[in-house]
Amino acid sequence: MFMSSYQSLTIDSAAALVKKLGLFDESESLTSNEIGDGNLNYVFHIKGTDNSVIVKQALPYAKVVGESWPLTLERADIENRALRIQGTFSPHYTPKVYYSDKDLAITIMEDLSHLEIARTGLINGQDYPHIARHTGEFIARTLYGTSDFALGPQEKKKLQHTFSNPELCDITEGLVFTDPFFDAETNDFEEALRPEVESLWGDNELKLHAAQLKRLFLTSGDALLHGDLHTGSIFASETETKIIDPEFAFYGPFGFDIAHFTANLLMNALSRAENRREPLYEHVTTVWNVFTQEFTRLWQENNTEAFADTDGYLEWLLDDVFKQATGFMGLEMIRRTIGLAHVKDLDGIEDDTARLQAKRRSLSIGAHFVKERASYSSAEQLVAAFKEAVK
Ligand code: SR1
Ligand code: MG
Repeated sequence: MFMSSYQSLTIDSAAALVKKLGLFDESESLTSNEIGDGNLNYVFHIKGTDNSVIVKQALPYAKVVGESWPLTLERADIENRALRIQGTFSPHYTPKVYYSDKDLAITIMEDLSHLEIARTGLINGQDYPHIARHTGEFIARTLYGTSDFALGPQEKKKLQHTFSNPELCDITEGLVFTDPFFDAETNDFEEALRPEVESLWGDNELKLHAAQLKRLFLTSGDALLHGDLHTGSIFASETETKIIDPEFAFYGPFGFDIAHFTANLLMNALSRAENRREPLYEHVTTVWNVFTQEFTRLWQENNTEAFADTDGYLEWLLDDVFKQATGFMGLEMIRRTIGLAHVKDLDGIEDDTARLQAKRRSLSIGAHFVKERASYSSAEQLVAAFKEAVK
């Protein structure tokens, strides 16, 4: 149904399209560039005299691998619908959507090029003082707003039904939860790490915990997740934060998004000199504290659950989410080190000894958080354990 009128855009046809849609004047001279540096899509930046937009188009395959990995175009529709929902719960942190077309698999949205991809900025030494507060609010509002607690089970199930996203979930199930624990073809690691990797493949205790976390991902339908909330999915500046790219959106466990954000902060910390890590540690504690406060405020303000006022229920839930997230965080650290999709924070460390040390730490800290997640109940404890491991 999607392939019938699909054709991939070029810089010229993307510019022609935005004019045809009336987003720019016919007579206006436009500049159009393809700026996508992600794994999956084309991203065109189109600029007129006083206005500019982004045209994002899904490709029928994963750009990171090539045409041999076909991928559903339906993800463009998922992304467009997720952006619109996230925009209702968290408008300050979500790009505005101007237009979408299912057949062409495009979303035309607000140009955020005055901001920078947070991963790039963090690698270059930016600290983004508000990124953790904004991201904590975004996660709490979008997750709470789409949960059983806010919507009630019937409305929630109807919405959940429209976000099953099987193909993109399959990518996460494979690349995050499965492949790094086996000698899978998708894995990609430096030969010097082979002893650590083989020991990980042989670690039955770790594999058992990975299997438990995978099951949570497969079966929990707590809320509409962003689904891929790493620092490359965030545009930021000193004052602003926008969360982009929710093409992996689906109904999953509450702890998943915050885990990916914090894991990517900690991998950036691993790439920094010791005296430059503190801002990342503060982000980890801030995002958790803000998430907890905002989730609690929303819980108290609007809750359809009969047990909402039962003493201990919210506290139990938040602690459970924290423990899950600690495990998901560890898995993200492992897969970004030895799986298919790496992070520039680690791969970009030029000195071989320093890079291998950072990667070994990512693997061992990740495995520790996966196995020991039940013993953690605060972000301060996580940060203390991380600091101890990198001393
Ligand atoms: C084939 S896609 C590889 C990775 O890129 C995306 O951003 C997700 O993180 C996915 O796992
Ligand atoms: Mg992405």
